[in-house]
Amino acid sequence: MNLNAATLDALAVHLETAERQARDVVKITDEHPQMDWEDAYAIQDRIRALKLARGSRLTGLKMGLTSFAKMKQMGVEAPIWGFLVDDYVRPDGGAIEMGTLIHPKVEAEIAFVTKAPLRGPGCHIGDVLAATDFVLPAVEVIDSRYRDFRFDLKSVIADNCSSARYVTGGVARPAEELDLRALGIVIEKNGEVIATGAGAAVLGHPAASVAMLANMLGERGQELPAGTFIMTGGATEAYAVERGDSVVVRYQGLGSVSMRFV
Ligand code: 0L1
Ligand code: MG
Repeated sequence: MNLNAATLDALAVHLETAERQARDVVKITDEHPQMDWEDAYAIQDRIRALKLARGSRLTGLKMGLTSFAKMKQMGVEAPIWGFLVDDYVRPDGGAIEMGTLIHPKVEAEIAFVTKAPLRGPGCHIGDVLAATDFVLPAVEVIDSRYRDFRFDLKSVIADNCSSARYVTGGVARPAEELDLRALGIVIEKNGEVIATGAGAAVLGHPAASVAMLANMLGERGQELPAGTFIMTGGATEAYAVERGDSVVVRYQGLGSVSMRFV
């Protein structure tokens, strides 16, 4: 690690305050170019601690940048992970308040809930499917705290991978009932189809994203406990939304998830 504890603390407060005030900031590596990967996750861990200390409840984990479309859109090259808390949850069909966000974008994701622990290294798709209780559709609303979504990978990890809101809905089903690679996804905004995708866009198979998460956590001596909710990453690019927009995402065999931006 290259940053000292006081700097990590200060950067966590800086980013979490920007999130709560819906105010954008410049990417933190501009001022701290020596920041390394461990520093980035240490800042994210501190943001998680700040939220839990304030009474938030951890609801799951997410993978980000797991599709080539997303990596290309953001000009970065590797998947990353973040945490989810109850403050981010909004109900299916409900309203998302634009006044609490900076420049939100929506992502269509397939989520897993585990029934057995997963621990890397060496975790693979087969392990994930054996440990999966059910899968369900999710829409993530990301909202980078960085001005104009301009960041590098370390800055975005520190910013909890742009996590802001998420909505689950549709139908929860056992993974073995579905062909998760071929599972089609249709994103509609204001009644028009704006994107289509398939499960295979996420690292070839959405379960590969969960395996990668278990392996990355394993490098830190951590595991994915049974009962963990995991969003596997957007199957397409992320799409910007504005006040007044209404979004519906349809998932083959899993129903749909919708929301309004007010
Ligand atoms: O969930 C995600 O894929 C977001 C990762 C962070 C990059 C971004 O803000 O697009
Ligand atoms: Mg996402």
